[in-house]
Amino acid sequence: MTKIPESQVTDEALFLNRREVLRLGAVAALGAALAGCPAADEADAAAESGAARPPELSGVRPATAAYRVDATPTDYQDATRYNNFYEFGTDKTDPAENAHSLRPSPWSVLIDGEVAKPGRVPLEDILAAASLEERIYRFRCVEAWSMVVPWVGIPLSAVLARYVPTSKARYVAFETLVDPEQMPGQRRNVIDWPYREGLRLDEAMHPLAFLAVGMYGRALPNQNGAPIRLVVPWKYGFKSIKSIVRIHLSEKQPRTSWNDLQPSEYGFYANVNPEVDHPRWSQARERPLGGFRKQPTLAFNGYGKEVAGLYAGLDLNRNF
Ligand SMILES: Nc1nc2c(c(=O)[nH]1)N[C@H]1C(S)=C(S)[C@@H](COP(=O)(O)O)O[C@H]1N2
Ligand SMILES: [Mo]
Repeated sequence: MTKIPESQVTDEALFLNRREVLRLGAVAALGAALAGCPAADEADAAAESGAARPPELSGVRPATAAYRVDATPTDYQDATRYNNFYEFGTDKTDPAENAHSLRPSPWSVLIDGEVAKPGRVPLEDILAAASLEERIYRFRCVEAWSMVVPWVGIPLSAVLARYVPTSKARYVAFETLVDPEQMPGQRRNVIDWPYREGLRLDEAMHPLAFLAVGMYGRALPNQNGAPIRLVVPWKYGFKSIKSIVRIHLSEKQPRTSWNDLQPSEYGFYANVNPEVDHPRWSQARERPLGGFRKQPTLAFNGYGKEVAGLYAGLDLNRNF
């Protein structure tokens, strides 16, 4: 993958203050971000534009060539105002409108099941597993829209290793917060809450699997899964579960929400595959957010060189 100019990544000059903020600790900045106390000038700007942007994260390592896709990132507005987050409603604009009621701080994640060191872990401690870095990834929703996002976070593998999977661990399950008071969409039973997702342990340990706490140099907006969400760039977007409160390692394949809802349409693997159509639409092409022209969908969303080996010997037409 080749480098792209920084200017294409940061259409709103989000990184201009990087040098200024580098002296602050990344975790301290995230703490401030999660506490919802943007700087006064940012609060003023937000009031004028009618939408608050989370504070910038500091000390983020820029994406290296291996983790930086050769494509122009989607506009911030498109990535943060056209969302799937059924906990806040099922329309694309519901999450941006309703997610202000989510309180992303304080936050903790229960890590349990087949691990030697289980526990309820404050978010700050989870982030101690690695330093924050940027990953510029393609992201492909099963609904055939796509985007390119500069995420900020840490490798999932670093977090899992810290809690030491046992020899029985074969899968990793994730759960989103359940709290209808913070997540008004949970007053309806569109999903059997909590939203659940899962990976095979070897998929979860793959260096591309990422836990994001930010995007575009800033803490995650609530509608994008604050304070911590999964990003699995070679799989359909529904695998990238938001606002995670539990990581459970298991011997058996876990339940996952979309597979529960409609197993004939949404498999456990959900690897992006232009050759296996959704029963109700083609997966051959996709619409980039903010664009008009459709583009071809790539096998494994363009990450085949890295991940195809995980599926050697598996029939991906059956294990869709
Ligand atoms: N908890 C939870 N996580 C979720 C969803 C959801 O409804 N609830 N939607 C998924 C789907 S279908 C997609 S495409 C992505 C969308 O992420 P984005 O809003 O950041 O683009 O989140 C995924 N993670
Ligand atoms: Mo999706």
